Amino acid sequence: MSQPIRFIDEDPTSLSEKKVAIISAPLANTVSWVGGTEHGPAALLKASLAVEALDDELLRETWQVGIDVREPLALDGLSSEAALARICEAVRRELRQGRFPVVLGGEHTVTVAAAAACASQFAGLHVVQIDAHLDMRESYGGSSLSHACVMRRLHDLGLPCTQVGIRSFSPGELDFLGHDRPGVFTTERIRREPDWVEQVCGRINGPVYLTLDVDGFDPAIMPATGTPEPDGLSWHQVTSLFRALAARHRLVGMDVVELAPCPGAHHAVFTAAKILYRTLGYIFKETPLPGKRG
Ligand SMILES: [Mn+2]
Repeated sequence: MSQPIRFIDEDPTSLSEKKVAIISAPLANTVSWVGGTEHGPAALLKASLAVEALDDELLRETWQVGIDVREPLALDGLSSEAALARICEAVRRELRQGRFPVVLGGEHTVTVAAAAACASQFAGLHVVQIDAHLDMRESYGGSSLSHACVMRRLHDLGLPCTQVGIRSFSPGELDFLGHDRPGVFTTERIRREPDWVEQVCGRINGPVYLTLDVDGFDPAIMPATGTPEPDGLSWHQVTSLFRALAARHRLVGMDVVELAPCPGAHHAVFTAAKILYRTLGYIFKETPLPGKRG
């Protein structure tokens, strides 16, 4: 490949240690409506080259923790099962080397593999999901590995989860979750309960896997996704949650999924790149950086 693939337009090759590995998983086997999520990882990485290397909130050049970008996983023509096996192995490889894995989707199904890999390494893993959708269906469109079933599959694995930004679900999903649903933070509940960030953080014991379905954001700032639901989360709400989560809990892996670049919405892919950079900044806030530059 002639052009080096990188995240943020700085050259990390001189850094002695790399703490983060970005794995592109352009899976798009079970798209329900508008497609294009297989182009998400490349678009996010490309947009990241326009994100300022100095984080404007943290006043740190987080790229200096060392962020490696792997060659995209070859998932074309694979069944969902085979694709998930490949993603799981790629994430385990990074974990074995002590790196923080970031998986870029692709459809939300990739989370099943990435969270399972993290759960095998970190006991008591809790999954925090940002999403418009519960994704708790038993099956959808004839597939139990549909993007609409991802959180149900994690439930099958016994992983506790907290779901934030929810505003779209089926009767069966509500029945499954029962009447109280303390782990479901709909956007309506978030408006009603100003201490929602505290509540989310207070539910968690143990390490955290963070899955960010970009449709959790409001479609005004994030139109580049297959099912853009109105009344979504703001930049401020998402960063408030991630800042608190990273301060209070140990994040051990994350993904950004369901980004589907569309013409005229370059702000959306930029937002996806910037939220990833900001989140890595929160996670590695206390990590010493090799040096300050002018
Ligand atoms: Mn979703």
